[in-house]
Amino acid sequence: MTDETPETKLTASKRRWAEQGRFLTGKLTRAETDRLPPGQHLVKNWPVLDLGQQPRIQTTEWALQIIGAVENPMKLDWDAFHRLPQSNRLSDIHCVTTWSRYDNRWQGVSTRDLLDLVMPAPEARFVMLTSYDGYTTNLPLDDFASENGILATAWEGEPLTRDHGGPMRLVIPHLYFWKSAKWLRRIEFLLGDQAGFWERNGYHMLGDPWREQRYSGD
Ligand SMILES: Nc1nc2c(c(=O)[nH]1)N[C@H]1C(S)=C(S)[C@@H](COP(=O)(O)O)O[C@H]1N2
Ligand SMILES: [Mo]
Repeated sequence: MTDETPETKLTASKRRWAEQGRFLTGKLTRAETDRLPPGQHLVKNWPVLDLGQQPRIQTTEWALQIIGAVENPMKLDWDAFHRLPQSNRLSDIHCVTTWSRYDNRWQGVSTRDLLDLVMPAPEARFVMLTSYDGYTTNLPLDDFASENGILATAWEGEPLTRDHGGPMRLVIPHLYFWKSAKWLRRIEFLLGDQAGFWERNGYHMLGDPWREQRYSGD
């Protein structure tokens, strides 16, 4: 603004909006654009996505196996899993198919509490997740160990439904949702990275929505 231009009410509010970063996209405030990763849109419902086989696992048959580069490999049944410290997490979902869903309340065992129990070997750098439907996905140990990571048995105070991965699924909210294995049955600790199901089929090895790492090469 030059010295001659009087600051009208309109220019004053425009300047204030610019400072606040409002109306950058014409629709969303700055806070919202910061929260929604590039190329994503918000949904209120919760879509179901998987390979089409939704395994039916009774909690009496369910177990989580921990193998590979860990000091304490183990197999936890449903009761043993529930004797671990239980935590809550509130997080957003970002699916690579471009939908995002805000404010999902999860309950279960935090990945950090699980790591405290099993103690990954100092040279472990990656995890491979295997599910009851045969699905696999890989991610770096540091991402698995993120503060918001949770092995979830409940969503919004209700047991996790079978279509969303019940009785237990992983949730790693800062990566695209294909890394969040539903019907999780095995966590293997690895020294080097290996590709899981979608990663072998062209998806990114890390999958950071903020860097739009959808496909390998992004
Ligand atoms: N076991 C298993 N986990 C899976 C999948 C799958 O096919 N099998 N699909 C992944 C994909 S691509 C997405 S987007 C999310 C979808 O989870 P939702 O159905 O609860 O939305 O689960 C992920 N975890
Ligand atoms: Mo997905």
